[in-house]
Amino acid sequence: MAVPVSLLLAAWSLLLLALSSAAAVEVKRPQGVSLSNRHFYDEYKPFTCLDGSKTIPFDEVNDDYCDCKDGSDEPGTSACPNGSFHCTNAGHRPQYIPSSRVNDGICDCCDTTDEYNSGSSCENTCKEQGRKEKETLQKMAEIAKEGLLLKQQLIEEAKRSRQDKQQALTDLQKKKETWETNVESLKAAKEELEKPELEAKEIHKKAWDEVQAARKLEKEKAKAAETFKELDDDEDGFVSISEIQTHPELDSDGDGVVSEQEAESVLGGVRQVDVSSFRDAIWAGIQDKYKSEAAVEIPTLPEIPAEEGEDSHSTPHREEWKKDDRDEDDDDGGGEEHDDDGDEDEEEEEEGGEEHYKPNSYLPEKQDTGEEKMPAYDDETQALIDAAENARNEFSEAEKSLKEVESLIGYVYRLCPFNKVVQKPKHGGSETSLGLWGSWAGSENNRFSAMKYEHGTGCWQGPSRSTLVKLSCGKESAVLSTSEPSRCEYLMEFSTPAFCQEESDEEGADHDEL
Ligand code: MAN
Repeated sequence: MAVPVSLLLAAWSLLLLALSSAAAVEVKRPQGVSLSNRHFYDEYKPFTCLDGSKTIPFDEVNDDYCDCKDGSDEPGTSACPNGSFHCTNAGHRPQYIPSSRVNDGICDCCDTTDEYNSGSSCENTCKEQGRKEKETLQKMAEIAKEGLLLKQQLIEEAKRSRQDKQQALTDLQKKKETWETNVESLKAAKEELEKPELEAKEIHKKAWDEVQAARKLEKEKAKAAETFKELDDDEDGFVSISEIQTHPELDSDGDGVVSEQEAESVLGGVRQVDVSSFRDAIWAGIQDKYKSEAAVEIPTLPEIPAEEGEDSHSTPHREEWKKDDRDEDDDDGGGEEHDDDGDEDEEEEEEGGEEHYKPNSYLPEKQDTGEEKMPAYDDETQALIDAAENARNEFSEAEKSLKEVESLIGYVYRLCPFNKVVQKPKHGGSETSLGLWGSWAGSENNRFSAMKYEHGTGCWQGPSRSTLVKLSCGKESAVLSTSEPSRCEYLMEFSTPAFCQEESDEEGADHDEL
């Protein structure tokens, strides 16, 4: 029968393989000894127990009698209770098993060597186990590889996010500085614009006060002229002694009658006065006593809703009220001469133009003048106010933005009493010194109630940072609050039991420095 060459070759190589692997396992050594330990077991020399406790003739190794305490003379039998048997497990992992398991009928080593003399039929499963383990290891290695890759990615991501945060913080800090400069220059601009604003407003107010004063004067004059007409019964253009005598309220000695002398004295020592003398010299002296003949009770009218025209009357434009005044002055000038006009006409002068014919012109005077609103500002003043208002708004907007940026940055403050105060951005960044211990800084009679920390990190375009720490009595030492009332000057509230004082301590008692 012809055997194909290829088959022969395959068989031959299998045989070679078998022989070579057998040669590898068959390095001469006693049963149960590992390759690495084999030099301890030289068949030509006596055997010394591995713990050095005893030396025995080599033929007593693996003679199924335990000589060494450590069991090292019986690596291939179960004679020693504490011995261990080494299986090479070619194709898989070498292993030590307790020597009690040798030849116990149970296959422990995958290469079957532990059951060399028990008669049990073990199957060599090392290759299979080795393959499985290799597979598992490979899988684990792959997972580890992938995992490492992911870990690397995580590290990169973390680095990037850290850098991003750092960048964001740097940006915020730059923004903060920009806003700080903005706030400062807007504040200066605002203050600059508020000066002319205030001046213009004051001028406006003064002018209005003057107008009101002039109106009041005019009213008084008109009242005097009206009274004059009332007194001038014979309408001869003079108020005379007899005419005064018709007003018993002007009696000065309390007898209820105005005597001739009393009347003359009322008229300033003359027998009669014309309207201008009456107005300028007499009226002021009697107006409190004088009772008008025409005094009638003014009925209370229902409230009349303001009309557009009235609104504009109550706050006329400055030019208008200035003009109104001039008109009144003019009228008044005329009024003095045309004294004999009817009462109504005089009232018309007071009330001003068509207003007189409106129903509420009957309302008491104070409706018209006493509570009159200050007129609207003229264009120039209004422009100054608008400009200042604008600057105020810009300033407060900038301040708001600065506060927002500050709260985004967020700082942590730390106080080391008698040492230093520091500030650190919450989200990373270096510490800034807010001052080193300087001195006690409380008020004269309470010097130890505040501490001053000075000469901290220099403030950009400003002084070096400093902190005032105000102390209060508390159960534990704690920073209660930190603020920056003005740029780079910090204020800290610190409570501590060290500051607690006895109630009676106040007078004369010595205060120890904390
Ligand atoms: C940092 C902080 C702030 C301080 C500014 C001044 O941002 O120390 O408290 O106001 O610098 O530029």
